[in-house]
Amino acid sequence: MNRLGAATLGEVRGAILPGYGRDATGAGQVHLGVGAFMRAHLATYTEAALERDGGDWGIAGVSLRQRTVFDQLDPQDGLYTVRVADDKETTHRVVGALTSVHVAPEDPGRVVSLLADPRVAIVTLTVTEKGYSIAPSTGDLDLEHPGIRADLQGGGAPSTTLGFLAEGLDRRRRLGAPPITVLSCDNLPSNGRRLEGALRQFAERACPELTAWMDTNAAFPMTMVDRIVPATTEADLDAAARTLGVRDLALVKTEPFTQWVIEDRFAGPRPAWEAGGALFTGDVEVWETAKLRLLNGPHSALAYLGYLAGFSTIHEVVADPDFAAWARALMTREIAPVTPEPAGLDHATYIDDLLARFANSTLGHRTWQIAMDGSQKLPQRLLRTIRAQLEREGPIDKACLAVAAWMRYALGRDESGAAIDVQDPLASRFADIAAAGQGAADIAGRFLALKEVFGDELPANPRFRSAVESALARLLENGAAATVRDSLRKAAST
Ligand code: CS2
Repeated sequence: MNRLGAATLGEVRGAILPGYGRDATGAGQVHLGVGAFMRAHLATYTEAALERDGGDWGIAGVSLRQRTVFDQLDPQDGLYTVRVADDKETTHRVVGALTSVHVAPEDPGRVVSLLADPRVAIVTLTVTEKGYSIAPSTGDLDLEHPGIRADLQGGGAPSTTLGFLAEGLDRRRRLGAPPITVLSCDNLPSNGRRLEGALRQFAERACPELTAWMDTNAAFPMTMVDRIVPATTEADLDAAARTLGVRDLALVKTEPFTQWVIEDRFAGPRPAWEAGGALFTGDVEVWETAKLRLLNGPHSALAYLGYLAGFSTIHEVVADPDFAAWARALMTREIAPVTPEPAGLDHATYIDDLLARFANSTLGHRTWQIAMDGSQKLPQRLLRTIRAQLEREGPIDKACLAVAAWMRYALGRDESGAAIDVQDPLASRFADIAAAGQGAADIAGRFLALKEVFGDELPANPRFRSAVESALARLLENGAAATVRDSLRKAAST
């Protein structure tokens, strides 16, 4: 079977194809982190803008670490398919917006040139939480990060996101290139503000002239991005090949739902992303907070508890009525009361919709995938909710059970004693805790001492401490399934 590419586009069956002239499309957008999420989310908005208005909004995609994505996309001339499915319908669309793909470690100079290119007006980023090299509890630049230390020392090519941005923007400054908008599309609180803050902290040390240039030449709008995009499997590729009649090694799969809310604060031109349904607003933070707390918080909670209970995908977890009811109770009793309701988003409907999205059985979203990088995710997903509830002396038990489930998971052994492949920047610290910890209170105490996750104040709160300790004790003693059912019964009786 032929591989998808410009020359085989005519052979594709059963998919919508790009309707604009790809060859004449220049790259006005650079994207850092060409993972599955970007391909199923923001590239589809750029695609819609190209379809509607044309223009030089092709995307030069950059992989910051590996060449896997390059090997998938480059032989396909940047073309790939987005498979959108729920339990009722499946559709396919070939996206043409990616005009080139680059591997930063192999050609860092090219990446800096792209960022400095005067024709580039937008840089978008999906580099995951850890890609920003900031302490999750404070948002400050992590000066101990080995990559940041090396990039600050200079003398070689950059390797971190911030190192590349600083060098690229500094070259723009020296060239007198036009202003640029840098758009963080990761699940961080106040993502644009955090990115700008960390980049300024970096620039103050590496190239101080850049900070003044940034005042008038760079904008960092905040964004809320939402679409569930699990890792593609071989089985997905095989199934799509049968439909499409060509083989696509860069295919991504996703759900029908998609949302992008963007702070309307650009330094220069931008693609007409509203053509794909993007919402431009003055206040993104309310959207972002609602999404991080109500979607990502329960997502992580279900991932840890579900994994421990032996479920490999999220839809299997919520197919268990007790887990689904527990997640709903976490959302309605603990999260919603301390979460803003953006205009047009009603909590009750949002919660119903989220649980229906989690139940989409076509996604095969692995609990293990969502469980990754918990140390980077917990603060914005669960700890902020807990802090807000502590302030009003409200309920915290379920959110604390989720925190304890993360600890239980991070210990690295499942309930049958098998090893868990714990992926996290702090994984070696977790292994130390697992080796030294004795009993629930001691283990919880050691995790709570991770300042980059919990900060100083929260672990000192006795209500929080004891809720986490007792939840961890129950998980260790009775297992996740029994603990969830028990927590649910308590909710019913209060
Ligand atoms: C998930 C998110 O992997 C995870 O941590 O919670 O990627 C989630 O699927 C997206 O944020 C949905 O928009």
